[in-house]
Amino acid sequence: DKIIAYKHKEVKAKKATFPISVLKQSALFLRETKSLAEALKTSSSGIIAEHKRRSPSKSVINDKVLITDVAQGYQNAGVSGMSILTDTNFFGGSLDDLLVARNVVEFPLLRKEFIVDAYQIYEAKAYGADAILLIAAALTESQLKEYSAIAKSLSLDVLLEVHNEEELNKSIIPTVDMLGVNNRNLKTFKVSIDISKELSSKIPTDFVKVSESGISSVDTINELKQYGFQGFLIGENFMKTENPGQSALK
Ligand code: IGP
Repeated sequence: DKIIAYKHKEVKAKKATFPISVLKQSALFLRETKSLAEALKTSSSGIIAEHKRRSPSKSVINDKVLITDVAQGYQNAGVSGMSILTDTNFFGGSLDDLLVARNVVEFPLLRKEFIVDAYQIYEAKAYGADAILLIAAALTESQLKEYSAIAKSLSLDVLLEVHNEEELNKSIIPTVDMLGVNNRNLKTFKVSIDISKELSSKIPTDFVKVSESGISSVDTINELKQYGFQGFLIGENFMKTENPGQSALK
């Protein structure tokens, strides 16, 4: 909630300097995107590897590796796509991370951000993203509908994150491509893969199912595949090592 309040302020300031009309003029805004959902459906790996320097739950994870090395390393490892935290205050990332990664890799990039305003969706496209994250806990059902429709109109895929059945119930929206189950409780930071297992059968089959957070072994991935998951969002397990790309190979 602290994060959300901060985001509203951040967006307000940016809108004044770089209105949507300006974002729309960037070369990246006009490019063709690559579908992350398609990549998950068609690739064997299904891994979305994340770039995350720090987090509220763990403080510093890795502030030494270069974003270019991480992005190229992940791509060379053959993962399906990459998630890039663009929040600065709580996760140490930035939109420049997204932009720089876009310049060195071709695979689908997800803008990992607390989206509270449609402005951030236009911004995601202008900085090179192929997909955005929406968080059910932070948005109303009508916002989820509105924002996912805007994303689709810009050819961006939508990963909608839920943590319980109540959030899932307001998230069955046709303009959403992927439903992500966050195994981490954002209030207590407690992580349990059981959350994914419990919610899996309640997710309609027209969505690509993604399991997020706390995944650190191939065994866990194989287990989650049995529950119908095709996407696996992995951050810390790769980022805590000296060479995240190399770690994603294993
Ligand atoms: C990655 P982990 O435990 O592998 O580092 O988790 C990702 O799921 C996590 O960073 C995340 C996140 C979020 C971060 C999931 N949902 C929302 C910020 C905001």
